[in-house]
This record gives sequence, C-alpha cells and structure tokens, in this order.
Amino acid sequence: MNLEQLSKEQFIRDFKDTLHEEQLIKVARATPAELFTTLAKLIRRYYTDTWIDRNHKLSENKEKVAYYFSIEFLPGRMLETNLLNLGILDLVKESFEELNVDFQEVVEAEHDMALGNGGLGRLAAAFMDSLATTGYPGFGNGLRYQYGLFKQRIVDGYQVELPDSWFGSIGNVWETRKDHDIVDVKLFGDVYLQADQEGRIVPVYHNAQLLHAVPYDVPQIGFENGVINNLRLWDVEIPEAYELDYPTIEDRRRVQDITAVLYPDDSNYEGKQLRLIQEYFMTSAGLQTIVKSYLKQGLPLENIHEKVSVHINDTHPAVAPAEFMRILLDDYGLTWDAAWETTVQTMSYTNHTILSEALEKWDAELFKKVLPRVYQVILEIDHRFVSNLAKQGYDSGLIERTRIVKDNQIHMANLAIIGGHSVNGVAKLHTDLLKEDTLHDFYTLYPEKFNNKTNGIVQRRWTQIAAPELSQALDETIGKDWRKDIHQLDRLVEFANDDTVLDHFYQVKKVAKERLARYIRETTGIEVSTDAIFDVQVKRLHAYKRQLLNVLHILKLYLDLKENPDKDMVPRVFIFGAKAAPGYHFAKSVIKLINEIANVVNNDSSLQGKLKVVFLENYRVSLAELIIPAADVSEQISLASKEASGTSNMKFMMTGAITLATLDGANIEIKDEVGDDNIIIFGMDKDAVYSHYENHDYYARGIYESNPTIRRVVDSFVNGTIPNAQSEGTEIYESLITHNDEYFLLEDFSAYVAAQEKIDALYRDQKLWARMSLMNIAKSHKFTSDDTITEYAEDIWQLTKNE
Ligand code: 26V
Repeated sequence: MNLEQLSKEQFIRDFKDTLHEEQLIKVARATPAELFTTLAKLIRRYYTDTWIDRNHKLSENKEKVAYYFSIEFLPGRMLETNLLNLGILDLVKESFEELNVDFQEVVEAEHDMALGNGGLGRLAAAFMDSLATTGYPGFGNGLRYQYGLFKQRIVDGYQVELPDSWFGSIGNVWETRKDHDIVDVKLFGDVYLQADQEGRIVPVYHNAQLLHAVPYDVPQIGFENGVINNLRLWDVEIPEAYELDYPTIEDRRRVQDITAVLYPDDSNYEGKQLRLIQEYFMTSAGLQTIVKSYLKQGLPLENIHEKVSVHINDTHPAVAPAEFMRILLDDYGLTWDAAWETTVQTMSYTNHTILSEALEKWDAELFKKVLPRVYQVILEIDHRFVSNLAKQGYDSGLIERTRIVKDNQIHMANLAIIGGHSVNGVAKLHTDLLKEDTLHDFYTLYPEKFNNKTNGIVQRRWTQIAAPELSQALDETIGKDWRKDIHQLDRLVEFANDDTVLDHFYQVKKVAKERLARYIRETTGIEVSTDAIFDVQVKRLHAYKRQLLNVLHILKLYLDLKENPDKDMVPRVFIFGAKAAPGYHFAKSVIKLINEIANVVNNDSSLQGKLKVVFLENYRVSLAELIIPAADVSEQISLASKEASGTSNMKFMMTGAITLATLDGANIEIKDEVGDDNIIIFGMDKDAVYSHYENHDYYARGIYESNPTIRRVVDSFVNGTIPNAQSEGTEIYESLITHNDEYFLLEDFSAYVAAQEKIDALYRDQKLWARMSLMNIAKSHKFTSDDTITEYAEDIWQLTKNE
C-alpha cells in the first residue's frame, strides 16, 4: 500500500474498523494496550505487501545478501520507529489527537524488545535499521528468547533481578512465524564416518537429538524508502515424530530452555553447555536456511560467497565457519578445498572488546559431546592450519598461539579469524589495539584481513523520536532536510554565534530536563532542579567503565559541602542507570553504594540542594530515550584502552550534552570532530596505561597515602560516612587499596576533579555552554550508523544497494 496517499480520515476509519474487528470495542473504552495492539496490527497490514515484494525482488534479481548473525538484538520499542520510517508518525499522532487518545500512553504500552545486554545488542539493532534505510539487502539472524534481559528492581539499595516476560499478554505484535522455513538441528550423539554407495565419506549419527528450529520474522523498515528487510529469530520445538522421546514436562522444559533466556553476563565468561547450544542452534539454523535459499537460484554451491555474506557478531556465532563447512561437505558433498575457499570468502567477524578474557573458549570435551561432527570438522581445520603454516616456515610459537584447538580448548575467535576474510574493531583505537595487542599474532599472519569500522547510532531514534523539541528547533534553524540527510546538521555551525538560536537550543534542553525531572519525582520521589547540571552516566555497571570514579568525585563534593556549606558551585544532579550482571559482586556493591550515598545526600538539607544523586532503576532503551536528551554532561570515563567504542557517547553528543571523557574508544573520534574546545578530556591515555602494565609500577596505596584529598574520600567508604553499606564500603576500599586499584582510578582522580571543576566554570557562562552544546549536535552526524553500515556493505560484504 502506498502510504504517501494515506489521509488522516482514511487512517481514522481504518483504525476504528480494526479496533472493532480485533477487540470488539470503541476507542473511548479501549485500554492503551488494546489501542497499541490495534495500531500495530493495522500498520502490519499497511506494510505487508511491501515486505513480501522485497523478498521476491531480492531472490528474482539474485542479489547478494548479508546475514548478520548475533546472539543479541536490542531494538527497544518498535512502534514509533516503524511509524516514522513508514512516513506516518505525524499523521498518526494528529489522528489520535482527534480521537482524543493520548498517543504517549499507547507508545508506552509496548514492552521493550530487550533481547540484548548492552552496546553489542543495541548496535546489532541499529544496523538492522540502517541496512533497511540505506537499502542494502541485510538480514538479521538471532534467537527468539522467551525472556529478555532481566528487569532490575532496587530494594533497600540492592539490585534485584526479575524475569523480563516481554511477550506479556500482548505477545510480539511485529513477528510472523514461518512454518515453511523450519529446519532440523542435531545435537549430541555419536558420529562416525562411512563410505556411501558412491564411495563418498559421509557421517553416520547415532542417538543424536533432533530438534526443530522455527523461524519468526520481524520486519525492519527503512526510513521513507519502501524497503523492508528481515530480522529472523529462531525458536526451538520438539518435532512431532520425536515426541515420545520427551515423556515428562522436565524433558520438554530442557528443550525449551534453549531459547528461554538471554544470558545476562557481560562481565564473566562461562563455558556453559546451554550457552554453547544456544550459539550453535541459531548458527546452524541460519546457515542451513541460507544454503537452501541460495540453491533455489540454481547457482553452483562453490560460488555461494558471490551471493551471500555471513557476519559473525563477536565470538558467539563463531562456530559458523565450521558449521558451514559441515553443511557444504556432509549435506551437499563439496570437496574440502572448494568448501574451505568459499567459506573463508563468505565469513567475516567483528570483535567488540579488547579484554581477551571475553573471547570464548570451549572445553574440548564439552564441545565434542554437544557437537560431535562439528568437532571433527574443527580438528581438521586446525590440523590443516597448523601444517600449512609449518610448511611455510612460520615460527612454532606463533603457530601454537594462533591455532584453534590447544590446551583442551576450542578458541572461537581464532576460528572466526582463520575461517573468514575480515576482522574488524569498532573504533580506531580499538582496531589499533587489536592489531598491536590482543590479536597481534593474527595481524602478522593476515594483515589484509584487519580493518576498522567505527560504530554508529540510528540518529532518527535519538533525535526525531527521543528529542522531538530538539528536532523542531533543528527544522526551524536549518530546515527539514537533516531528517533525511543527517550530514545537514553540520550547517548548525553557521549559527554558533547566533544568540537567538543558542537560546532556543538551551530552552529545548530545559524542556527535556523538565520531562526527566518529572519522571524522577514520580518514580523516586526525589526533587531535582532543572537549573542544576544534569550529569549522567548510564551504561552497564562494570569496573572498567569506572562508575566508581564518578562516585569518588560525588563523595568529594559531599565532604567539601559538609565542611563548607557555602561552597560556590553550580548545583548538580548526578544521574545513574546501570544493570550489573547477576553474579558480578563488585558491580552490585557499587550499585548499593550509589543508592546509599543518594540516601545520605538527598536527605541532607545542609547541602541546600546543591547536590543530588539519582539512581534510576531498570535502565533500558526506552529509559535511555528519556534520559539522554536531558543530559548536560555525558560521563564517558572508562580506563583508556578498555571501552572498545561506546555508543551512548554518540547519542549524548547528538542531543547536545558535553562529553566528559578519557581518550578511549570513540571518545577520541568525538574529540576529533568537535575539537578540543567542545569536549572535556582528562586522565591517562592508552600509552600511560600500557606503560604501567609493562613496568608494573602502579602503586595505589602510595597515591592514597600521599594525597590527603584522596585519602579523605577513600576513607569515607569505611568510616561511617555512608551508613547501611559497611560491607560494600569495605569491599570497595579493599579493591582500591589492598588489590591495587586495577583500573587506576586513584591516578586519574585529580585530573577528573579538575575536569569537573572546569565543567562547573563553563556552565556558568550560559552562552558559551550553549555554543559548545550546539557544536556537539552539529558534528554528531559523523556517527550515523547509516554510514557505518555502508562501510560494512562496501568494504566487507560487497553488497549493492537495492531500493
Ligand atoms: C565483556 C566481557 C568482559 C569480561 C569477560 C566476559 C565478557 C563478556 C562480554 C563482554 C562484553 C563484550 C561485548 C560488548 O558488549 N561490547 C561492547 O560493544 C559495543 C558495540 O561495539 C561497544 O560500543 C562497547 O564499547 C563494547 O563494550
């Protein structure tokens, strides 16, 4: 259906009809959930033909397609994005006004689709949007978890995790089950090789478990371009023919467990069998379908890389090269050499963290038990890799360090690198560090495989949806073209000295702050003034991200104010949002401490409202949409070299916050865009950090003992300053002093305090601050994921645009 022709009257008629048919109810009596479901169903009807046409056209034209394999996708809510991209968001808003329906309530009836932990999953979702928007044929492949990332509640200052039953009573209104694309996935059993009648060696399975992988497709709608791509999420089912093998509820539950819940751990790698099965299940199902649909085009299998790219998002789907080999060899009888050549050219891999402990390694025995045939294939890949390098005269140490199977473990990153043609990092510094450090051996072997792709964000979500007032101010200042071409934002620079424009943008920020202040009041009871600086750190709680450094500074301000209540400072509201992995003790202690500090600070009238601390529970995409546009200061204070890229840093910048940052990840590229005057950089750089590692010369206790300010702050963890958090205080104290402050907080503390003082001074000059803010918005276009994905499509996947 051509939605450009859609009138308000027609829409209202369609909507009422749908409501009557689906819910047997009139608008005035419908609940927000009923209205939401109805609206979703109606717009599904609007786009279905386009979606079907797209799929037909791609296979008719034999277009090359990229498949983005990711164990996480974190789209958040889809309603507004879908309406915006279909070009009918304003029309629907206006129609609802006529119908006397609160559109925001309808939006909020949608549960976040939270099938991801943080940056990696959010990036995958952003790429889906950008693939559709740029018109490239790129499909997602993942898991349809019953429960997404846990819901966080704060009880007595502690994090409590509850299941995220996101299907709720509504279900996932966007998905479509595709029965005709069900495939079989085999697990466990014994395998041996046998010659068949034609003398081909084929595997024979005994006692294998055969499961159905059932696909559910979620449309990915491009922005105003008539393109709809596909995100395919797999669920597991027991095939009818095998039902007798699962006589009890427990037996069935063990199968359903495969797609029951997203692993919530981004801080500690655990080689759990269920996780391995999850990874294999989605990879195998995806690859089998890809091969089948390729073969329908009647092209030779050994050339599949000409029509298909498979992208391995982090090591989680890194079994892909081996599984692809298995399919080509066993199911379709290709020779090893032909299969290997096309596999390498099909596969590519992105690394998302510099921490080498995050690279997955599977116990060889476990792997062999769960995936006996894939294990054989991996042994063969490893064997050929080793003997090839040895033949070429490579050093045995290098061979040992880069091979896939060693020390009774399967090294998944090694498989992804050896079995693919491209390895990329997610920001310039990160890619450099991969080359120099984490993956240095591979870089010496295959320099041509390495490339950088700096992350990006879906600008439409963070401006047009999350920041409507900002978007309107942009329309009024530079015209509306930026909505289609984000690079137009650069024209804002021309207004850097226009007082009226600066004041307009300052007021826009105020409106967003008022909205957040209202939310804070309603959810926590804490009163915050919008005249205060809103200083925000929202991200997963992790030691390397250094929320604790932020806490140290807050404690310093508190102690200063207690000593001198008249201290001249711009009032501050420190806002946190962070989930800790359920088993991450340290991270949970930091959450408890933040909450207890909040209790002390927010209830101390002697501070005259100069200091407030707010911890907002259950940080997630939809909450980010409320918080980020309201921020004055964006805290990006990870230890240099540790944050691969960061992406919230880009969202804050785009909505006019000033970044307070270390030279880490994409912060460096943000600085390059806005210039030194429009960002506050502090602390050690990556060389200073690495120098400590090389020289083993960091001594936290020395800093603590010689610096009275630091001593006073650190002591406040254990001297009763923060009641109700004794054991957490002690734990933190010990992490800093006894365990030598792994992330060098104490060394960076003084520079951080100085940077915060600079913020205080700059904020007093309203015009100067507004100009900095404007410059950040102007330069943020650099970080659109539309451009990032274009680079992936052109450099790695060699796709052609197809709209
Ligand atoms: C980290 C760790 C660290 C210790 C061991 C286990 C483990 C497992 C997972 C992770 C998180 C890695 C994946 C991830 O979310 N990386 C984030 O990816 C974002 C998108 O590229 C990027 O912006 C973030 O900087 C990066 O942390």
